[in-house]
Amino acid sequence: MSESFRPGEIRGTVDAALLRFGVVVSRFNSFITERLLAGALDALERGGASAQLTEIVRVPGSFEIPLAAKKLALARRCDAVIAIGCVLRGETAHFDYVAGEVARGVQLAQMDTGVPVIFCVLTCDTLEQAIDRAGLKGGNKGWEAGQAALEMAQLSRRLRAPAGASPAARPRKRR
Ligand code: INI
Repeated sequence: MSESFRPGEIRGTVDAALLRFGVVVSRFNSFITERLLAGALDALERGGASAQLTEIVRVPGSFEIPLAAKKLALARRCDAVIAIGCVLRGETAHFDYVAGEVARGVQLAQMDTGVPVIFCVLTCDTLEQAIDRAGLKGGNKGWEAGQAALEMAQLSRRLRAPAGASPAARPRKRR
């Protein structure tokens, strides 16, 4: 490839001005999910999101997350939705059903609506693993989800714009 061949690139930034966010949070294992929520809100705030344009929706458990996320997205109230839950493995097969369905449902919600739904559902074998990922050794997955939401909300707006309006379509300055 020659140096002069430079295709346009469309990227999302992490600047949230005027973007609307929805956060769906499961109450099950709230000791973990509240910490993930705090991490997500911190990332949104640092990215410049407005509290007035951010909505939190609480649901009983992770199994209920996809429907709430889809309804938020369908109502066109958000540029991105963050789905927060925590599924811990027990002694029965329940974990597999809940973990599998929430992952599938979240993916369906974003594919059906075209609104990014960020997957922040921990699926852990132990409470210790979950704690590590909710603000300890493994960082805070909620914060990472907030960053992903900022980027995907921006990117989605750019990808919706007509080609001529896209920054990628603008001619580059010659050096
Ligand atoms: N919901 C969770 O979010 N995490 C779990 O670990 C969990 N377990 O283990 O049962 C859980 N169950 C509740 C489920 O999400 C639904 O709320 C419930 O089945 C009602 O539909």
